[in-house]
Amino acid sequence: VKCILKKMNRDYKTILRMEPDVGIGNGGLGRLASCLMDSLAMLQYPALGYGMRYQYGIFEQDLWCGVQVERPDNWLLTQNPWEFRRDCHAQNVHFEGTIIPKTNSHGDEVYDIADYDEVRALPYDFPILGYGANKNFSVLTLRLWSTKESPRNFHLQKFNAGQIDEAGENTLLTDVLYPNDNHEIGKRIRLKQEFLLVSASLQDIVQNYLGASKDITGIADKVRIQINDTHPALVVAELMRTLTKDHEIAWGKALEITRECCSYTNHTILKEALEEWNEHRIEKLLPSQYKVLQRLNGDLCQEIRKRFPNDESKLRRMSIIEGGQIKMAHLSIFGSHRVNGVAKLHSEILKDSIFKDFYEMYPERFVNVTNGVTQRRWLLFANPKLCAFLEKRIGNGWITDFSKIKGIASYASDKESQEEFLAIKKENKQALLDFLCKDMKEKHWGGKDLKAVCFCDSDALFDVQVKRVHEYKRQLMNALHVIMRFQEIKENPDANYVKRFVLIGGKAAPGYTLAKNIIRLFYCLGRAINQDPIASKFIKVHYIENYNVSKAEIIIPATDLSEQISTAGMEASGTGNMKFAMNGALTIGTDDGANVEMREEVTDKYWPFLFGSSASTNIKIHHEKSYNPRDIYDKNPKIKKAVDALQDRTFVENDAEHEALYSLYQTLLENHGFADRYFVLKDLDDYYNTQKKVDALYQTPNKWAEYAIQNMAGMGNFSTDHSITNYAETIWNVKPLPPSEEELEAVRQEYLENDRCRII
Ligand code: 8GP
Repeated sequence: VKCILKKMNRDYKTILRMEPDVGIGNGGLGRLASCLMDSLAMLQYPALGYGMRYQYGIFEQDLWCGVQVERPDNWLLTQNPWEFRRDCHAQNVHFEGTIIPKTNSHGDEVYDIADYDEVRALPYDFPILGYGANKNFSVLTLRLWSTKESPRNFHLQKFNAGQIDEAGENTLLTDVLYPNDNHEIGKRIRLKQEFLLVSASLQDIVQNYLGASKDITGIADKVRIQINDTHPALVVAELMRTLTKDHEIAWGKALEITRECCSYTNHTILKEALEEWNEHRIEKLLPSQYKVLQRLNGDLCQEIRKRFPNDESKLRRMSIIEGGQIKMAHLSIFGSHRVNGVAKLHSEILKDSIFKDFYEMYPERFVNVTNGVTQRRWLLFANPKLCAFLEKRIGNGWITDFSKIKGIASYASDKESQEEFLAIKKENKQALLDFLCKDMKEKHWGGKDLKAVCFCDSDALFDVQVKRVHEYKRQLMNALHVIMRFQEIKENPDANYVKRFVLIGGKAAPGYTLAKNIIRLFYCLGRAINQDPIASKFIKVHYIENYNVSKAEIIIPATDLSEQISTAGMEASGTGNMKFAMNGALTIGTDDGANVEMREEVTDKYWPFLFGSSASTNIKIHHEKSYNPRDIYDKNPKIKKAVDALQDRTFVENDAEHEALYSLYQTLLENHGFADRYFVLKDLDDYYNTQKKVDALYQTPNKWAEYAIQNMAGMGNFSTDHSITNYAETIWNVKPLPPSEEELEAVRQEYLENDRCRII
């Protein structure tokens, strides 16, 4: 294909880039799932992924003078050749209705349901090709449900009666992805989406199983369901309902089977992200599942009473249903045989704090599986020049066995390798600048923003923070460091500074005003700094609009310094951190999430930019309520000056901007007992000093290259291949199962029948 395109004077990569991103997730959680699918396929595990075919995925971000404006992501506008609608696998999902109690053959109360609302879910299959040089590769399916195309989902009678919103509710059910990252809002349609995913997928799983075996009681020998955060947690209740009612299995046995099948991955400890549903909402929408939830809660309470008699407060803390709310994490833990966090530190925090009571009761359930990323997308595809560098030295084995990347360590102190590495980095930086220039020209026809990008040069240190915007990720701390640097240059313009290009990118949830104000702050900083004749010689600031996977593939290979600066204890793992390091960036970071394990692998010697207070200290201070950011502000003049710039109109041009920046000032200092919740000022001084160390090392390029190569070499454990092997061994107890020639041929034929590209 590459050859033919070349003859036609077309560029293969440019054409690939025309394809829109599949933006059916918000941030790290969804992107991880994608990497896990790639590894499952490459390693030839018999797996299937389920999700939703949102008509509109994560919104596109426009910045209008620094203000985030959301546009719908119309990724299905032109035909999508990679999906295949499989009507024969459609499922019906039932909502609402009246319950009619009866008993199963074991005397358990089960429920028929009358007058329900039926929604038809149609699956669209996406083939996930496992990487393989030989013919014997694997193809897995990502099955995404949609309610859009089924005419029966539209309630014509309601429409004719003037109830227009209700008429279209089910047709529109899978239309839009809720755009919150690490934040739940408890909306009814969201609950409907979640149950649609659960019910349709579970029916699919059970049908699949019964197609091969007649005995439903053996399902736990063949099926594993990984509850990927609590969004599909209702699967516990629905599997119990199916087993006890449809298959006449006794309640106790059903619970055993459910637990053996299910396990749960937690991806965050943030309170506002832990899902809870209003009891009445569930009762109305899912009446028979609600009955199951009540009984599960009863079972759990009984168990707690037996183990910890007379501990009513423990009972309240651990209940699935409490205070009119249903706690999805508690349901997931109770219905699973394993619960895992996504990095060592995170898994420990689960045991010590948010799930402490459950850990005391079920210690054997709690394990850790550290996240990874797929080196096939994030190195092989995204960074061909660095791959050639690797191939010359250590061959290609790392593509399917990433532990081999450690071989590159022996070249870290080799001068020729260092220079080649630096040359590649420079080319990637130039490619990023070219891309940003083009991107901005197309959007802003060479407005004043453009100058900043086009006149930056590839010798500058590229300092990058790209991720969803959230207070705990502390983009605000990054901004304050930029301000400190700017003020320093202004005070002492004749000193020599390392040239920096500070790039930030990421979307804010549409309703998250504070996060939007942080974006606006960067815009204001860029406008002032990039036009300042003195400061702009040494520092430029640019907010990358609409950060997404495609942009990440260009940005990450061009990065020198990766900013992983979350408040220690708050970022469950992070996965961007791994992508940067395997592309030869050094990390400036706190000891948070997977940073800790990355540092251990790379060793402290080559991880020189660790800073900030530890997770345990942060947790302690949080509990003691002893933190007072104003002390720091009062005692440290440099910090005071930077923070004051948020309120003294240094960077703003109008009242709206002033208001936005002032609100950030207030969160740092004035928020009635909650000032600076994420300890920005606490870590700022250390961060600032560590940034000085960054400058120093960057001035000796060969040494920098040596460190960067050592960082790449330390990334062997951070492939999702490694994570999947851990899931398979410690949680699922399954082995790879390469497809037979006949199976592959059958899949090939099935796809060919639907192929709209006419590939023969
Ligand atoms: C994210 C974590 O924030 C990130 O550290 C981690 O790398 C990633 O999951 C993959 O494990 N968590 C979420 O996005 C998250 O918990 N979101 C849902 C609760 C809404």
